[in-house]
Amino acid sequence: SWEYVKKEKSEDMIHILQFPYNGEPPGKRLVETSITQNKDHFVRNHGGIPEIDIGKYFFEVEGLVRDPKKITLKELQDENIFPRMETTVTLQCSGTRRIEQIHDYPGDGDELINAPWGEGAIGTARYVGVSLKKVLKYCGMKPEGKHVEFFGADSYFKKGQVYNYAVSVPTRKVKVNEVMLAWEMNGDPLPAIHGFPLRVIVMGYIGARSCKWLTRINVIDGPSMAPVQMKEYLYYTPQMGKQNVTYSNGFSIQTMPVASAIMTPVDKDVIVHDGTIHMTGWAYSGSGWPERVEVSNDGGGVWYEVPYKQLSKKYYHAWRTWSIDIPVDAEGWLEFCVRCWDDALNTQPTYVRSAWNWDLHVTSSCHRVKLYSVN
Ligand code: MTE
Ligand code: MO
Repeated sequence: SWEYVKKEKSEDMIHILQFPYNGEPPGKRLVETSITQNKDHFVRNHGGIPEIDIGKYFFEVEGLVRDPKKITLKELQDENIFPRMETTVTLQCSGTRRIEQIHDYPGDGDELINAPWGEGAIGTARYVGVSLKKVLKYCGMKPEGKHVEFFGADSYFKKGQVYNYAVSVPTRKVKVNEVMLAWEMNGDPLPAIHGFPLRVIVMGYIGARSCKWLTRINVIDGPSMAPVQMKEYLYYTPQMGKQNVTYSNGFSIQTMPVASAIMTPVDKDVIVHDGTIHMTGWAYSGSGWPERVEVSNDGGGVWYEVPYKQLSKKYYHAWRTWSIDIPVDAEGWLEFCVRCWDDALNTQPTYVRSAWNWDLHVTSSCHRVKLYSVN
């Protein structure tokens, strides 16, 4: 996969794992624009990057459908059959900010599978494709269909076994047009590293459900039995650890909660200023809209509301980037933190330990940075 990293990614990408390749962009650049450039979009892979011959490419639709079909990209792009869908969507890996959970309780989590992500395992792009609802209608989905399973062309190793990448989402998510099959990312064909020629985009769900290099769609009567669905991306209680964990004690993580992060300045920076410190960051909610962002200069006592400029509510499944000049009088080490309220008034857990979980997913607690203030 290294040749694709060199060809498709920025030179200063932060390599979280070399193989399977996992990388995130430098935080400062991530929030300079509300649309993430393809070369700066984070990459999360379980295995290698499959090479797909576009001339021979098709995907299958089978399972609980009246007319199982093989569909080529050309057919999918035929606007006489499928209306085109174009929208701006944020994808977030449920491992975003995992490094904070690792710092709290080192040595836990499912071994090396868990990449030590920072705040950059999130990205926003303009996707073009077709709503999966139309494709399933075309194939005559039966009412018994409860989940839609996706298969990628890639396979990966875990504990000495080889698995094909497979995940599923409930059909109700498909019926509200929140699942799309996308072939274009920010005006370009999907880069190989992001799933060329076709991937799934599941709006508001953890990135894991947005299957890349799509080869097969299977309509089934319950969640996928594949290991990515059944044994990964589970949310455990804080009492579960290495000694007592069983997969059935975790529930499947689907919708991403409201979360936010401070991208600049970074933890331990020394800031010389005249009474205000400039901060930038992002805010996102998988189940709603990141309505209000607040930043505190005293660890969470006093909060200042951030004036928004970026992306309108029209892009309901996208994040918002923000910046603020926060007043600061005190000198010395200060703890700054951020929290977001979404439009259902959900907000974030206070501390990392408030929501620590074995396997270290969904670090959505208030993001904190300590800065040395020189006023
Ligand atoms: N699809 C396949 N086929 N194989 C994968 O390893 N990783 C998933 C998802 N889709 C993965 C996949 C995970 S965990 C995430 S977070 C997103 O892809 C990341 O998408 P990106 O690499 O385009 O940013
Ligand atoms: Mo992920």
